[in-house]
Amino acid sequence: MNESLFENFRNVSILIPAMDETYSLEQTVDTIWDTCAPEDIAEFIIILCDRTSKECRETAEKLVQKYLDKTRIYIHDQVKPFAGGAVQDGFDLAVGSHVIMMASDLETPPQLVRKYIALAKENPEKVITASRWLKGGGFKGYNKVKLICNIIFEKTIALFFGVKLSDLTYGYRCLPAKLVKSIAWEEVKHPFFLETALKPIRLGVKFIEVPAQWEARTEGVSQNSFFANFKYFKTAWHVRFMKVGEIKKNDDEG
Ligand SMILES: Nc1nc2c(ncn2[C@@H]2O[C@H](COP(=O)(O)OP(=O)(O)OP(=O)(O)O)[C@@H](O)[C@H]2O)c(=O)[nH]1
Ligand SMILES: [Mg+2]
Repeated sequence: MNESLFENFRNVSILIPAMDETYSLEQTVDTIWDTCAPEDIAEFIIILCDRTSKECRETAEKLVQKYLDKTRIYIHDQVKPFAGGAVQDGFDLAVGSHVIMMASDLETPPQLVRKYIALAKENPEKVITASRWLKGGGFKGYNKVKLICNIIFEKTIALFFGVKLSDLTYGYRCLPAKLVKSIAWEEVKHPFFLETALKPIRLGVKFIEVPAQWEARTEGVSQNSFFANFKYFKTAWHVRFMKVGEIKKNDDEG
């Protein structure tokens, strides 16, 4: 892979968007801190917006106080809109050599972060990504109709892009920070999670999939509507046929 798109592993910036999570957000940060080496964590950036609930914001503030003297941790009030915009803001702010994008609703099991870090140390040029379809992974409490749509979607898009990856829509990944900072991201809503797989694929970046057990959130609500899932096809089509030269930002854009 192009040297300008990655550096050796130094540490990882953990990007955690949150809307209405309380104990799930807390458990996310606590689990990562308890299972990872402090020197591997560059920072926790908790990304909130003006629709974030009061209880969620209070939880985030409590976490900042709890970890302030242990690690770099802060709340960022997002500038770009929606779930994708929140993560894009995190990409811009990240100071680590790598970033981990995940959720705060425990649908992205935080105990996997340790494994992501170990793999990123050995493969700093690759994207490490979770798959619910690999042996050892799975779904618990996932809507049946969504599950069938998901497998059809995953297989179609993988074929379309000529890759063997099994879970392109699951937005739980560790990526080189230089890579994410150099890409011109376009989606601000949930299709952004797919975009974070497809644009690196088109740039020739290799992926490592790790099995993950997805378990439905026990508090708060998803910000994604079922019908919005069909927009993923539009994103896939667009990214598949765009010129490789248009995937990266122009140098003068930063
Ligand atoms: N800051 C911020 N966080 C968001 C926004 N939308 C969603 N999130 C958070 O991002 C994470 C993922 O969002 P969800 O709506 O659960 O999406 P999902 O689980 O990927 O999607 P589904 O499986 O389709 O429900 C959650 O922790 C949300 O709280 C947003 O606009 N701003
Ligand atoms: Mg979710």
